[in-house]
Amino acid sequence: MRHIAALLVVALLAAVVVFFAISPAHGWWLPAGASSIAHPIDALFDGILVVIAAGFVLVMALLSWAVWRGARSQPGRARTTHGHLGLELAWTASIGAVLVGIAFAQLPTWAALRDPRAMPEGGATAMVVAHQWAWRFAHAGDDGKLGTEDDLETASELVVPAGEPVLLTLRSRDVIHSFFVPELRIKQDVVPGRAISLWFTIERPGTYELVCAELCGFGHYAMAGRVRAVARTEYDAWIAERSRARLTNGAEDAR
Ligand SMILES: [Cu+2]
Repeated sequence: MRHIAALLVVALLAAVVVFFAISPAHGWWLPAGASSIAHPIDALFDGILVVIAAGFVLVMALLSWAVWRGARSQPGRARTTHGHLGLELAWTASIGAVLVGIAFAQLPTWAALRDPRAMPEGGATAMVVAHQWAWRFAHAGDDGKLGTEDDLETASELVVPAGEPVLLTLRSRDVIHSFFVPELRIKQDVVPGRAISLWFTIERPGTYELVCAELCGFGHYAMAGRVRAVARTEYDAWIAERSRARLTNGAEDAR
């Protein structure tokens, strides 16, 4: 019976390893990254996954070996030990070293995403405002600055130029939300009372799904939007058209 238990642990281990190995080829994985920050984020994700996988394989192998060995010995109480200072220090220090290593390894990526001073010249800037339960956006108008007369507001859809840096400032009007665009690998809490900035470049034009990733109340499930990245000419045309519509209060569209 205990031999069967040991074999089941080995089978579980093998099943998990096989599942992870074949997942990317079957599309059971993250969607293809579409932003400048996606590559370093994916590299971190893969690196951490390898570390976790190594730990998992080691623990499961030890567990199945212990169960297998226990099955061969005489039935009765298992021999237990505790209070082995050297062993406890060793596993605490080794796990601590792994965590500290990960913390340092992710620092450059964290800084690259968040430091607006590292942002190249040009590009676009926009404000993201989260509230229960929707996303609103303010795009810098012709003057390229936010918080001025010519800002263009939209609901649910953020429009940005593809291939250029985009600086976002995120605010919340009520509770904590989370701005999550899986294909861009951007997931940032939006905290009331704070203006949080981050920047990235979307490499491929396209429409990317935006969801709220922080349980924020009754309508959380419906708090969706999209990020639309378009070529620079299309972006300029969009800004010009929206500015005209705003100045005429939509009368142009109604005719
Ligand atoms: Cu929310």
